[in-house]
Amino acid sequence: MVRIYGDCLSGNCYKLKLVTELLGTPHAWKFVTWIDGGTKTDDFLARVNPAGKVPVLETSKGEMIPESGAALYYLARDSHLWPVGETDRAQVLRWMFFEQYSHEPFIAVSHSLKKRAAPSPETAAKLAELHPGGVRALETMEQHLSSNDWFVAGAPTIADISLYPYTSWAPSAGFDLSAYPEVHKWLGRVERLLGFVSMEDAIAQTTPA
Ligand SMILES: N[C@@H](CCC(=O)N[C@@H](CS)C(=O)NCC(=O)O)C(=O)O
Repeated sequence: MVRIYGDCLSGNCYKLKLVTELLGTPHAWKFVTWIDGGTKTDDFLARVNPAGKVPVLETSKGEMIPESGAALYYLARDSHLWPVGETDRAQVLRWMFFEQYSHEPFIAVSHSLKKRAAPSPETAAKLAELHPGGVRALETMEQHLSSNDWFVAGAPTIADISLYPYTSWAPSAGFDLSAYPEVHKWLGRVERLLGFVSMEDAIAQTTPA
């Protein structure tokens, strides 16, 4: 059985919870959070991920796979969430790299600042600096979704799974999704997938009581 190190307070970890629930993949969840320094212990750095971040997927052979995108690939590689065609696979990677470089650094970071940083002129200035990047990411998604129900190949793939968590947080990160009706409809399509688990339920399932 695979094991996942992480929490579901982070969208990157929630991606892995989502894919395992959508695919019905048996897994063990080892709760580790950066909030209490759990990603920086000597054991975690030496044995799990020298980069000191979650999520990390441990295969049944004990190999560690850090980075949410790499873990999503490993979990979905034999499923309908990883398409067959080479071009479609390249397109899935395209949207997953887009998520990491052009979306997450703006929307997830804004969300984190709004949730955790003390309100101050510096925080407000940082949020203002991040806002145009988030708008650009949402506009890019809106344009693509205006003629596509899903990001790749007309069906859900790990590209959708990778983009879902932080897009669904966009309103609490300061982005008004009413300006992006196609993005809003796509979020609903993801939420209606069989096996979908909400962030709140994922947190309840992965956090020790
Ligand atoms: N690119 C990585 C990002 C992972 C990441 O930034 N994880 C955060 C939680 S969302 C973390 O563990 N941060 C701890 C730290 O930076 O000290 C991925 O997609 O998995």
